[in-house]
Amino acid sequence: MTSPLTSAPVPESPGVRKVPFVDSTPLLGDADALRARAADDGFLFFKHFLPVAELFALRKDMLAVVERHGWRQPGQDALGGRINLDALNEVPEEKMRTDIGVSIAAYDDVQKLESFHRLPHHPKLLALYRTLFGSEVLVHPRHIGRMITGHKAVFPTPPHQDFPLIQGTAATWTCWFPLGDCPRSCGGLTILKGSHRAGYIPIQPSKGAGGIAVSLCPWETEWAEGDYEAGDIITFPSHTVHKALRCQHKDLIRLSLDVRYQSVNDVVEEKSLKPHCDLTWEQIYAGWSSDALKYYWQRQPLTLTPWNDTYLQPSRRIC
Ligand SMILES: O=C(O)CCC(=O)C(=O)O
Ligand SMILES: [Fe+2]
Repeated sequence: MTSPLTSAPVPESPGVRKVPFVDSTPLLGDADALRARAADDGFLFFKHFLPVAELFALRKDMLAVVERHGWRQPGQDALGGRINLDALNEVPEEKMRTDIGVSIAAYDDVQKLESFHRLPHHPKLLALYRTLFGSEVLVHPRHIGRMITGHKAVFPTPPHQDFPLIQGTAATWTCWFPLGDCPRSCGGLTILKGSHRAGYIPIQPSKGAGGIAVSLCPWETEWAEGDYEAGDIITFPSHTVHKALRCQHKDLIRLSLDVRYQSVNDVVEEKSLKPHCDLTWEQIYAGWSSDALKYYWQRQPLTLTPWNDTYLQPSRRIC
């Protein structure tokens, strides 16, 4: 893979204390130790967790979509993420998925990829969450594939909790991982350490994926961040505050997945079982070679819980 990444400095924000990620790999298999660290920090980071060959296979499939839509620079191998931002900027805002980074049509093409829906079921991921939950795992089929670009209508993901966007149980865990190296200068995910203890935090509307930002109190400054390498994952329950760093490279696309896991014994909101786009599951499944992962959640004993709009209503936070 050609790597045009440099370690361009990421601008400092005032009042931010940066702490490095701690690799939790030595705790794998020890449910009590993993839960204790997650209870302290609000997240777990694992270095080189996913096999790079499988990540790169999906990266290649997603970049092939970018290429078909005419935004990939020529003269790079199948894993190179250099794009033609001027060409992408010709896509008008109303045809964009600004929460994703590319057009609605391109994201639909990614959602149709079998490889995109298969990777979140990797046995290592299932084993991790089985250990954490002490039960069978529901993998939400609503996977999100970020294809973050410098398109003029795309903004870095603001600080938010996933809970108001996903609902169901607050013990839903997000797993975020880049599909390739993602140093801080490429706009990786960063986590507000210990923020899960605050419970639900009031929101304000904001630019960037999700469209909401939490109001932070002056002492909430300890951000865990690091340079991700291919295979690294970070995972956290849905009250943990997180945001993306701003990408410093205008001509690179940042490919990453965010996937959700929960215990089958906890409640789930119905939207989590729907595609993350306007296609139907039938349309998504049309070109797949295997039936094994089609409608798999319908074979699990799930309890649904209703959507609650009040979580998405802006309100003031008293610090
Ligand atoms: O990748 C991003 O910019 C946002 C990801 C995110 O918010 C998540 O994984 O929950
Ligand atoms: Fe999020």
